[in-house]
Amino acid sequence: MIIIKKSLTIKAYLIIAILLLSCADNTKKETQHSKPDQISASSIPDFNADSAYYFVEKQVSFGPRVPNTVAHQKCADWLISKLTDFADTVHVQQAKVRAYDGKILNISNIIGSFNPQHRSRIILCAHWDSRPYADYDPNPANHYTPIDGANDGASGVGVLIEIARILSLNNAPVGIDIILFDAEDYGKHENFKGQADDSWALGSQYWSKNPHISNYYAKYGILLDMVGASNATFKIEEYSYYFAPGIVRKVWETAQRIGYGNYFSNERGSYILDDHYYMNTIRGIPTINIIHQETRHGHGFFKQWHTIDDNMDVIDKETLKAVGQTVITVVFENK
Ligand code: AHN
Ligand code: ZN
Repeated sequence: MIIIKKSLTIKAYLIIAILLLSCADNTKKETQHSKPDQISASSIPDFNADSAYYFVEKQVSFGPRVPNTVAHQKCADWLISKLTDFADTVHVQQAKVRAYDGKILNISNIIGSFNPQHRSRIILCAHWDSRPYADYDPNPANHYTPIDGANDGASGVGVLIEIARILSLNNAPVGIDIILFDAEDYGKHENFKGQADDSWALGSQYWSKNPHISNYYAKYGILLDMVGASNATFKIEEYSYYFAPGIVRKVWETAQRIGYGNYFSNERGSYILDDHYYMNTIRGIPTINIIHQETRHGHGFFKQWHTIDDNMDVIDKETLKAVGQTVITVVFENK
């Protein structure tokens, strides 16, 4: 495990900047006669979708982020450098895990912590790897081609890197751990698939058994998966509602209140085996999954899921904004 802590000089510089900003902010509050204890809408930071889009594009630019490849390592280095810029502490959890096909994968779960001393914590997470095969591509010739995973992988991480940038400029009222899980998408190839199995979410399974801090706990977690396609529909995912109904309600109500009810539908979706399943069942942290579900496609996800067309053309800034602004609002209201 590698742990990177912010140097004192950078920290001191940040504290001075924050003090100056909060002074300016206080004067504004006085002239507006707002109650000091109440969180006004203006105290919720603005999520920048252009910035998030750029972070998605950057990940995709390395090529498919398949474990044991150069592109995967280069992307890891970039993610670590961004979280080192923005977070108070960065943990890089390196491990070897065995894939369903017997391959040993060198994986890295990358964790950026904000307010690391705070006892009350929230996890925001996504997977950063991309699938080694387009086994749902309409063309069978592509069924062993690795994918860009612009939506399936990079979108959630792009939103989280933008949230990290926001958290570096605005102190949240709670501790936050941004966890980027590896090897979520190395699950069984469609040709070998039978019943539900543990071949997916290898990074989060490892972390749930070996958290970056012993006895680590958080009051809840929010997983983002496929959060970038146009007109995405985030139906209520069933494991989320089973393990963390209160968090589902809070997040969906927040989205609807701030104007994103067209994305956050109250329709019930299906049970999806994803990183949050292991965070709930192994680690015992109530965690929800914001995931694009569409029943009209046989597989139940967005049209280009696990095809070579899951590229930047799929990504829509408005969807990134709907998800990012909702999560930022939930975090800063901290109800
Ligand atoms: C299964 O298909 C078993 N789980 C979907 C989880 C997933 C794949 N998320 C992204 N890619
Ligand atoms: Zn996938």
